[in-house]
Amino acid sequence: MHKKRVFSGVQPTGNLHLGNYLGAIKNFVDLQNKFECVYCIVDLHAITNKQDPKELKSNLFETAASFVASGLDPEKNIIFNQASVPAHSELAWIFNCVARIGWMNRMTQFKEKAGVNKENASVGLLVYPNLMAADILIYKATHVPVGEDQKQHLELTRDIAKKFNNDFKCDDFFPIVEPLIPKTISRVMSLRDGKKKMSKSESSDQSRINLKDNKDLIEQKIKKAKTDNNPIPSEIDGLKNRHEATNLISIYASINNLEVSKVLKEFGGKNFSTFKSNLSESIIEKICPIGIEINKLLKDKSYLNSILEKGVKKADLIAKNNLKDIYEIIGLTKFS
Ligand code: AQP
Repeated sequence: MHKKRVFSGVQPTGNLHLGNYLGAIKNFVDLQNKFECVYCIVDLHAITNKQDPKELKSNLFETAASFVASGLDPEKNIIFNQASVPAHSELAWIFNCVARIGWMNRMTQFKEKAGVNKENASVGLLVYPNLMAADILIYKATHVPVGEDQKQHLELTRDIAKKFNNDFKCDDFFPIVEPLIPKTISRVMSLRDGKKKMSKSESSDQSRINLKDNKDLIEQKIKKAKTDNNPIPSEIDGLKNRHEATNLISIYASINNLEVSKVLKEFGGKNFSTFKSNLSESIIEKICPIGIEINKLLKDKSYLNSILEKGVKKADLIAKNNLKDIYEIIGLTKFS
């Protein structure tokens, strides 16, 4: 039996958005009172795509501030950055030797992010899931809160843990992790295209609500958000093949902690303009205080530094101890 421990990560690749919040961070906050939680800013994942060094540095603080402003208590949780704990990369190399090439080739995120010119994608982007498995398993985490887009990577993490335990005959050494994916909205979609996920790297800022957007910007983005010409249905069946409508209704449900069916009972038969003003109000109420707090925290770099330094110390201690056991199991010798 493994001690219950939560691990999750967010890339410092820009301003966090409503998808990151509803898909992951809201869940992080709920879990902090139930489990020991390790929340990592995964900067080594970020460099699988080209990053501006100056922006990468400032995005680290931006992400740390977003965690705290969203309600993560730095005293309760381990908050740190991946590049400061070398055991992540060391275990990732070991997992490069455990995972099979065929497993990597099946990963849909690689196919999406590499685009048409796959030969030109970084090797890091291809083996990204092995580093993600290392992030989780170096802490022997048992539960991982993520958006639905990360489900396939977590299945791979389970496969790697099983193969390692089996290959090295160390039954149950690595836990078989459980994904914790939000039920109401597992994937927040773009406001401009209900078939594409809301994303930091999407070029149009109109496609997402950023945690730092102000009231006017949120109102304007929701007003312009794509919908269809039909009224809101009263039953879930009426949302079939209506991607944009489903997305907006689900965002409203998730942000207000309601079931989608309850939202449809309230708004069924009404048009989207009435619904959109309610949706804006709910988003503004939840997101604007977070944005204000992020800006406040960003002015206090020494506080953010102290959170990260403390987090690194705690994370490094757990990771180093586990890595020692892993080297022993494999038969690797580390002189110090
Ligand atoms: N649209 C989304 N809906 C639900 N959950 C989402 N997540 C991201 N986008 C959505 C969840 O947020 C956590 C952190 O994600 P990430 O920043 O590490 O990487 P990502 O999934 O690649 O997010 P982005 O915004 O699309 O970043 P870029 O554009 O830089 O690649 C994860 O738990 C993820 O599931």
